[in-house]
Amino acid sequence: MKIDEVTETDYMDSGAACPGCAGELALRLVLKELGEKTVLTTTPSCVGATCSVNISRINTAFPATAATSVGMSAGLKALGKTDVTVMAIAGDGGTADIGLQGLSGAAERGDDILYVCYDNEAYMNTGIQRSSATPPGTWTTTTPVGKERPKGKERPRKDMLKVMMAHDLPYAATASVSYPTDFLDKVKEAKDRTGTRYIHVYAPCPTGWKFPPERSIEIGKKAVTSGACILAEWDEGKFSLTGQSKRLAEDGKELTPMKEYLGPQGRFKHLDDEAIKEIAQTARENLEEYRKLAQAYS
Ligand SMILES: Cc1ncc(C[n+]2csc(CCOP(=O)(O)OP(=O)(O)O)c2C)c(N)n1
Ligand code: SF4
Ligand SMILES: [Mg+2]
Repeated sequence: MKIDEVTETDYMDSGAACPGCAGELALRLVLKELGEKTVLTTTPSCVGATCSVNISRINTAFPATAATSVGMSAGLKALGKTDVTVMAIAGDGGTADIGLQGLSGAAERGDDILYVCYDNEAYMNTGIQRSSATPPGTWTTTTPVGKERPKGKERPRKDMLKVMMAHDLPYAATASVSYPTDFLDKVKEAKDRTGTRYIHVYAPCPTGWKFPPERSIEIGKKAVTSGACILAEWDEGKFSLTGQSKRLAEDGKELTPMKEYLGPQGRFKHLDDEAIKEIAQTARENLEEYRKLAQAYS
C-alpha cells in the first residue's frame, strides 16, 4: 500500500488524547483500513477513555476485552451477518497483563476476532505505571530510579508476538504508527482472515515517555531503526521480518545509535553510556533472534 491510497474518511469523532498521542493515531489508522462495517471493543485505557468513534462500540472491563468481542462475533454469525469485522483494541497493560487470559482463550479456540494492542510501554491512563511490556531501563512511577534501582525497570519486556505465535493462530504481527503503510498492510491482511488475528502496534506516548509531542513519529521511527522495536509478521506458520526491520536484520543496514532513540526521552535520562550500551546489545540480540526465527519458519 502507498500512503496516498489511505482513505481520507475518518471514523474518529472528537477526542481528548494528549497532543502527539500515537495510541489515538493507531486506532484512527486501523479504522481507515477496516471501514464502517466494524464493531469495536475498547477497555479502560487512554484510547478507551479519550477516543470517540463513529462506528458501533462497546467499552468493557479489562479481563473481558477479548471475550466481549468473541460474544459479538458469535452473535453476528447467528444473525447471518458475515461482512462485519469484530475488533478489540487495548493497551499493553490491558493486553499483556490484565486481559491476557481472555485473549489467550480466544486464540486457542480460534474465535473470529481481530485484536489490536497499542503498546505505549506502560499503564499511561493511570499515571505511568510499569506493565510487563515496559522495556528494561525505563523509569515509571512503579520503577522509580534510585539507589536500589539505578537503571529503572530491570526485567525484560514480555514479547507478545511470540506469546501469540505460541497459540498457532492464523495471523499475528508487530507494527509501528511511524510506518503507517507497513501497519495498514498488516491490518488488511488480518482483516481478510478468519480466526483470531493479533496486531501489536508500537505507539509512542509523549506524556509518559517525556518528549515533546511533535516528535512522536520521529521517536517511533528511531525505536525501529535502533532495533528497540522489531517489525515482523506471522502468517499461517511462516515468520518474516518486514519493512525497516527486514532491511536491518537481513540486508545489513546499520542500526541507529541507541542514544539517538533513548536520549530525547525523559524516562531514560538516568541512563549512563554503559547502560545504553547494554540496551543496544539486547536490541541487537533480539533482532538476530528474530532473523533466525524468520529463517527457521520461512
Ligand atoms: C481490572 C482493572 N484494573 C485496573 C484498572 C485501572 N486502570 C484503568 S486504565 C489503566 C491503565 C491501562 O494501561 P494500558 O492498557 O497499557 O493502556 P494505556 O492507559 O497505557 O493507554 C488501569 C490500570 C481498571 N479499570 N480495571
Ligand atoms: S498519556 Fe500518552 S497514551 Fe495517554 S493520551 Fe496522553 S499521549 Fe496518549
Ligand atoms: Mg499502555
